[in-house]
Amino acid sequence: METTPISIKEALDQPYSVTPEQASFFAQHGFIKIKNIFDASVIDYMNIVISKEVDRLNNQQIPLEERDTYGKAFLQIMNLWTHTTVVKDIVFSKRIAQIATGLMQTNGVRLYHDQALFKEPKGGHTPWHADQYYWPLATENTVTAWIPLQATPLNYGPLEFSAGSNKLTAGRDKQISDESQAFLESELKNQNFEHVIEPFDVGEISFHRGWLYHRAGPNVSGNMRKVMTMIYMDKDTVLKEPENHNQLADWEAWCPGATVGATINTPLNPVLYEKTS
Ligand SMILES: O=C(O)CCC(=O)C(=O)O
Repeated sequence: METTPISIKEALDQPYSVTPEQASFFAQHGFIKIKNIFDASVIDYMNIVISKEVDRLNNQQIPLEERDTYGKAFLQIMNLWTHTTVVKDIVFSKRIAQIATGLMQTNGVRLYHDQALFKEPKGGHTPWHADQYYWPLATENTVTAWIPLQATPLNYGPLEFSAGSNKLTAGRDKQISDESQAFLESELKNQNFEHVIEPFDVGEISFHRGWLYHRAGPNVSGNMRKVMTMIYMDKDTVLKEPENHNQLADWEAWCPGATVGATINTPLNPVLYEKTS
């Protein structure tokens, strides 16, 4: 069985205290990009381990040009951590979970699920959307860590954010689609939310709230845009009655056995970081 090298495990679990400035930026804008969370050796290692699993688990057979907009946006492989210990060590990184806890200003976080999002060469744009539309969670205190596995210049299609748009309720009934893209493109402009489009350095990670509108451009680089994500929820998150068929599917996939009205505490949703004092 493969094991994580000690130096990598130490880096993954190295403490990181969010500064008051970072927490306040996140509270104001609903997202933050933080540089130098890991050095290049850790990101290169993550790239090798995650790419291997994506290659193994990917079952997309349809040629890119025959897929719909969502299908063209990325290969999407979920809950990789359940397959191998080396991926589990990455997804269970105490360092990233501590940052999520600090940004959410809570006492600890649980895993909702992970997913690898690999935008293929010639892969299309990711439409504007908010993730929380999909989640049967009775809290808005959620965050996704978006971890590029290589430097991600603009031609790779890095994640873009509509700063502060988690305060906008219009469009929250829309799943990711051409319709969400068209509606939000104009609504976010009309409401004057700042559209943040920036490259990512190696070791830079973004964190965005569940209701924050975000998108990505197409990948016109000729290389795969490889990204790993972890979605965290407040550790005391309660399951709510699903409000659409996607939330029902999420309940079955990501927290099977959880009960409406009770804290989500299934084997698939471990607490990944908890403050000690
Ligand atoms: O990677 C992308 O293109 C989209 C990512 C995304 O929507 C997310 O992580 O919530």
